[in-house]
Amino acid sequence: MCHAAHGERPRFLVVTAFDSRYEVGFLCSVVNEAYCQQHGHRFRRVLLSPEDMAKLAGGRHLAWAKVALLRNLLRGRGYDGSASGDFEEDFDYLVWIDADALVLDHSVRLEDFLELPVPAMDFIIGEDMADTDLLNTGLMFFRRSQWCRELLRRWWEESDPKWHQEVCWDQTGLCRLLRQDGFGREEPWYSWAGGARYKNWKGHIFTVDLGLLQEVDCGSFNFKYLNNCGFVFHAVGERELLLSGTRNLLLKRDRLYMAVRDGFVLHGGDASTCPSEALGLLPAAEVPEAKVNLERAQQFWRCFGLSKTKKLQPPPFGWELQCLSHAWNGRPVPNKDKPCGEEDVGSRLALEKRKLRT
Ligand SMILES: [Mn+2]
Repeated sequence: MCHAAHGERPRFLVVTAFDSRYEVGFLCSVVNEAYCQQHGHRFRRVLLSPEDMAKLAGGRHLAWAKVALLRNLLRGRGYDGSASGDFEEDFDYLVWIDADALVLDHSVRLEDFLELPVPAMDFIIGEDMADTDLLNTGLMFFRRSQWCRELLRRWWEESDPKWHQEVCWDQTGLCRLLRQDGFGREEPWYSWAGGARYKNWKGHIFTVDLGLLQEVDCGSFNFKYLNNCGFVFHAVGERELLLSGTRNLLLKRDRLYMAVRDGFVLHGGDASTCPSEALGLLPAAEVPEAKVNLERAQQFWRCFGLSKTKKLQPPPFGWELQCLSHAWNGRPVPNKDKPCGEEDVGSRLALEKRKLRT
């Protein structure tokens, strides 16, 4: 049943998946779980052994595992395609978030993205952050609809096999498939290159409109630079800049830890994880290490990430170097009872964001 039919709040199921050795997945999923708990959404962290991840990807690059998983869930099956899955609960929208992406502004509501000019939009997605692909598959909303089930079927079955192994795998596969259908022919396409900031394709594919949410458009829905993110920070690539206009390439892991530690995550709350649910799919031998990683991520989030709000004071001099010297580097987890005493370098971000909008 469509939520709109009886005026109820739409039900979201937010899902991420990663193999249990992918360290950043623990941190991102803890942040995203906190977001979901704050807003009353169901959150599922599908934690898999590397072998199960590879099985799900069906011999393709591991990035394809998410397409298989989403397809299974939209067909009402378990994540792995089994008939009696853990995901039988009812939802109106399935929201995928990558394991290297985290919700940056926890005051933005998922419902906000559904207040669309065309009702019952099926597929909500943002633009890609480089000009290689039209769309970025790090964050996607799928309505529980026949149209989405068919999209997932074609994505898996009809994508050019070239993208099974070549970059950007599932993402390029999807974009090429949609392009064959006539999607994304507008010139210019990218909002940052003068293209529309609102895109609606045949009532099914929607990229976010600036008018819906003041701080989010189809380019900033999910983005790689902290100062251009309206909703989700997606730490793409092994080495990238943290902010646009800076020069230092930073490791994925460092960018994600810095985003949390330096107060870039706004309005975040505490969250609890049910270990049996989080670790339940793992072989017994992998559970202890995964449990430690999960607890460490939670402790890091509690120590550094909670309840930050935008501050507009100028940042301390040399803040970029300070970030680098403090980069999280596998040191013991800080004691949450001890004051952290970190300067809020997020103020620089807030200032830059403000400048961009005025
Ligand atoms: Mn990603």
